[in-house]
Amino acid sequence: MKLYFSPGACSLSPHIVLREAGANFELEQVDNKEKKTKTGKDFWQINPKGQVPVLELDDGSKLTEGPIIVQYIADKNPAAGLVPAAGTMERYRVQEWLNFITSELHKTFGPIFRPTTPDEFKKLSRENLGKRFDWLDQQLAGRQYLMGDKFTVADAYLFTILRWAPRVEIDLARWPNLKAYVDRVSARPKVREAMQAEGLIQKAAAAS
Ligand SMILES: N[C@@H](CCC(=O)N[C@@H](CS)C(=O)NCC(=O)O)C(=O)O
Repeated sequence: MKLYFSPGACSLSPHIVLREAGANFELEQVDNKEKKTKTGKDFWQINPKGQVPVLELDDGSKLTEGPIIVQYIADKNPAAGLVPAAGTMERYRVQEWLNFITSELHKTFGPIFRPTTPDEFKKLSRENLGKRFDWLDQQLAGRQYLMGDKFTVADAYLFTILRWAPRVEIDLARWPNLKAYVDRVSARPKVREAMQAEGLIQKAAAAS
């Protein structure tokens, strides 16, 4: 399998899931502005939607859409326990989270990043995110992860999206449970590995 990613973008979510799942995979970096991959491929040919993440499977077929890719990886590596079994109510709960994250959070950040978005629209988007974060903060009270004590694919996605908050001048310190959640997820060894591989954090200096 090969994951096409762009550092720090939403592709960090399946990248984390690949590592948490213990899957064998390769990475190929995409320049999302130029739509070129590191090895010089035209990214439009890989994903005509022009977006990361893309998971290329061993038979050459490609899967897109982050919330689906993470479920695919988790289902193929059931021993890692990153999603409840398909058809169970718990699985629908994870899907409920994935859909909330994609439609209410992920896609609200997009216009704030874009330099051409009018300031008034950016202000409204920040306010909308704030309202969602108010609710999310309550949901995370007394919980380690979205589904309780167990880290799931929904956490990989939520963490990836919450990492963007400081870049759009949203201070997560306003939501103590969210802030603690981000710190908790970022301390996971596989999450750190993924962030290091994408150049988002430095490797810890070796102990002398
Ligand atoms: N619906 C897609 C959206 C993916 C997406 O928004 N990717 C962004 C990075 S976070 C991207 O590649 N944007 C570049 C572009 O749209 O030109 C998914 O959930 O995977």
